[in-house]
Amino acid sequence: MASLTTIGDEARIALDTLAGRAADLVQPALRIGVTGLSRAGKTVFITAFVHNLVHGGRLPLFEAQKSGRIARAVLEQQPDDAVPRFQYEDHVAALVEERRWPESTRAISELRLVVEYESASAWGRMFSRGRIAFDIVDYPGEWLLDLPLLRKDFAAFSREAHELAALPGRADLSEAWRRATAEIDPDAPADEMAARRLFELFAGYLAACKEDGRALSTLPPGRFLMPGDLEGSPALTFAPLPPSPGRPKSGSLAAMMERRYEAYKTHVVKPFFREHITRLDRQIVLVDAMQAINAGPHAVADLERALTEILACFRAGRGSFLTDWFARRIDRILVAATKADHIHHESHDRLQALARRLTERAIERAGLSGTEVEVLAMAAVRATREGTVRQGKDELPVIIGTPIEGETIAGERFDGATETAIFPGDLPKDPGDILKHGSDAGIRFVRFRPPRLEKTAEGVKLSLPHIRLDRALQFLVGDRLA
Ligand SMILES: Nc1nc2c(ncn2[C@@H]2O[C@H](COP(=O)(O)OP(=O)(O)OP(=O)(O)O)[C@@H](O)[C@H]2O)c(=O)[nH]1
Ligand SMILES: [Mg+2]
Repeated sequence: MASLTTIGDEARIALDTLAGRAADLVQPALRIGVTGLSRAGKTVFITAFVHNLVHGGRLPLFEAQKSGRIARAVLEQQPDDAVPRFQYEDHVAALVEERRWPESTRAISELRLVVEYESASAWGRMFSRGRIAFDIVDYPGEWLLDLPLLRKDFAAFSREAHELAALPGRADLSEAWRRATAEIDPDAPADEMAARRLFELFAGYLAACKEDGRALSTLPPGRFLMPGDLEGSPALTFAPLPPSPGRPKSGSLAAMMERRYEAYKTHVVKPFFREHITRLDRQIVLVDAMQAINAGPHAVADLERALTEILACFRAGRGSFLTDWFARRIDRILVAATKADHIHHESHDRLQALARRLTERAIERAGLSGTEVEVLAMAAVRATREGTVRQGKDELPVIIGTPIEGETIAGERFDGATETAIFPGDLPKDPGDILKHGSDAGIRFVRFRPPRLEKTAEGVKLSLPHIRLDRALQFLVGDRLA
């Protein structure tokens, strides 16, 4: 023991050991849920999050990184062996090497990022270097929209589905399904082919609502669009039937549909909430507000409805449906309007204001209080730069990027290789205007390829550029690295 020179050292080593042992037993971990409707930007966000931490990206508003307190960030084995791994390396290769956006992901996945950091306080530093695991869980927002089903029996589900399908924005899309349903006799003997046909028509109508021009948000059952690994199973092969008085006859098509609907709730919806949602500490909800604005006020109203239902899932207080299940509760939720790099920075605050307006109304309707909610406009990966173009006497603010091959503006088709300056247009100043009229001016919206990464003089590739990703990280995890 000759090398122990002072009491101070000894005490410190003892403390280190203690802290180390404790950390071995229970490594502090923070579970972060990342959700949003399909194509909202979940995969890109997680990839940029991890890439920027692992490669020490430029994150001036993420305090721990800016002050150099992050010693190391590495990927480690995830705690849940039964959940698919988030294929980070593939997504990085796509973004950085091939400059294409990652493939769409259709189910849940998980990734563990372990961060070693110096505590900001002398007291914290005494207990050795801090180490925390961020368990990032990517899951489709569509699945959250199933929560209300738990409170509805098959009759109520069927009634509501019929009401919604008859609304102006949806009536034409649902026509084939409604016609087929009207012709069916619910009391006829159960028949697999009839069930499958109705399911296919109904699921086809739900998918059509999501098409680009319509951009309506999703209706349940969420797995009809995002089946995960359950595609084709009986619990996923049903459809709403016309309301009929009394209980369905045993052995009838109606009885079969009802049983499958209940199986969907028991074997699909409940386990998902119990095993995943109730274990989250933090949540980010990504919304593609830009696409909704482009599609018009219908789509914006619809986005607000979906956001309300999504946020309601995180309500943990009394009277909540999930109360019994919540071992812990989500204490911070970030709502982020993605793809802000499609507009000039002067419009970023307007996009943020619109997202805030939508969120405030959603929070109120969802009865979500006591949880810290932050809203921002963000681009996890910034595909454009800004510039100005002179037109006569005026200077027009433009964004510059490489449009994806096949994108067009005013008849001009892009080849996927040429950089182009685009005047994107402005969002209206007042978010109320967008809610009422949509963006009449029309934001010129082309999809750009991911950016080419700049290299330093030494040939090192710089990190992925972004807009306000650092703010998002600061809000989501900053306090845990203090
Ligand atoms: N310019 C820009 N485009 C983005 C950004 N994030 C996402 N996108 C675009 O949005 C598309 C969808 O992004 P993803 O991250 O795959 O979205 P997702 O929510 O994981 O989608 P699913 O896996 O299909 O549910 C991408 O292919 C890009 O075209 C961003 O930060 N900037
Ligand atoms: Mg994805």
